[in-house]
Amino acid sequence: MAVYEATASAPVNIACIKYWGKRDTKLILPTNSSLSVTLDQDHLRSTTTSRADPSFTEDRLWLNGKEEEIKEGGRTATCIAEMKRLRKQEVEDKQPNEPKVKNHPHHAPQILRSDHLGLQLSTHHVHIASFNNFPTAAGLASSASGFAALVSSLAQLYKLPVSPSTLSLIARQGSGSACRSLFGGFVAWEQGTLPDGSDSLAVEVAPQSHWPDMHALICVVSDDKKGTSSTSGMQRTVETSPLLQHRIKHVVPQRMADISAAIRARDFDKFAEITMRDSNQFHAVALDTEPPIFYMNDVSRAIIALIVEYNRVSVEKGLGRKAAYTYDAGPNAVIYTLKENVKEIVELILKYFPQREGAFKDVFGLLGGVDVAK
Ligand code: 2P0
Repeated sequence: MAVYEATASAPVNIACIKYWGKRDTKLILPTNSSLSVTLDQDHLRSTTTSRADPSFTEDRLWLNGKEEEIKEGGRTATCIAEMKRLRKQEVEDKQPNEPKVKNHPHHAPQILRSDHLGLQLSTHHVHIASFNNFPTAAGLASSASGFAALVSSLAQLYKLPVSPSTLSLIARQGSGSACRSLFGGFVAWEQGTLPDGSDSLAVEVAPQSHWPDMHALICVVSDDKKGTSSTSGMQRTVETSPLLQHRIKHVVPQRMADISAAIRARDFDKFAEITMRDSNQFHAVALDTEPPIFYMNDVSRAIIALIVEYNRVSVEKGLGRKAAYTYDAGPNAVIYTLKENVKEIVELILKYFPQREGAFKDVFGLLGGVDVAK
């Protein structure tokens, strides 16, 4: 008997311009555009297998070996339903003569199925198993790689010839930042303006090959589960922070344009300046939320001080900034730097935080996007 199964994996992405705030919580439409780098590293990935079978009686999901409920109308259910809808549409689109059949009852019968399972496959229930090879909910964006891998595995299962941007529209409804993990390299999530969200999607700014020397170091300060989830934290920010309104209108649009230009020009100094400023402002709007949200801790702030000093010396020598820190909804630092500085920075961090040796991961080569296991 044929088995309908596909596996795909997707890496984590780390934002330089942060997504924080939704204008539509159901469709997951953001209050500002964002931009990230997709990490290409075996250590930070979700790998997901989807299987469709006529004997399955319901859709089911396992995360790291533990079954999770698929809540009706929830994010996972929405992504699965959207992928089934695309499959149905794809099969129907392959039947260009179908309307003729309907309009002309005497017309010869048409072959209505592109493969023997055709529409049927989209009506089967699916079982989905996903594994992360890194701590979940520790500010390392597991939902981003998770939903990107889920949507990619279903696209593969349903043999959908769709672009990563189209898939990003669906991954976005699983978790906003997931839409950016459909591409490797440098990726923008354009916020869009349409109420149905059809223009709120991920686009490639530049592939990894454009700037292969760009590296990211992940300093795992803590892999505890974070205190305030991104989803609830950002909504509280939308409801209470006047600074967020300023950020949305007057800061992010210019930064998106400037950082895209810096990436195209491989201008690390500018890239670093914007990345650090945007991390700072994201944490400022978290602090401006009522009640305030703190994601960084004393170690996070000490790493900032170290990078600031490192850059000061470099700028003084006329070399420009050589490193950029950025922090998400947790205390862990991500440091972007060029390949030539990786060794120096690792040594510096280990000198000042020797107790953290072993908790410090080096993430090489930011290629990535989704690669599909055969
Ligand atoms: C980002 N973060 O741009 C920002 C920076 C955290 C800080 O995207 O509610 O987990 O699932 O859409 O995608 C975290 O938000 O939130 C996030 P939902 P998500 O990477």
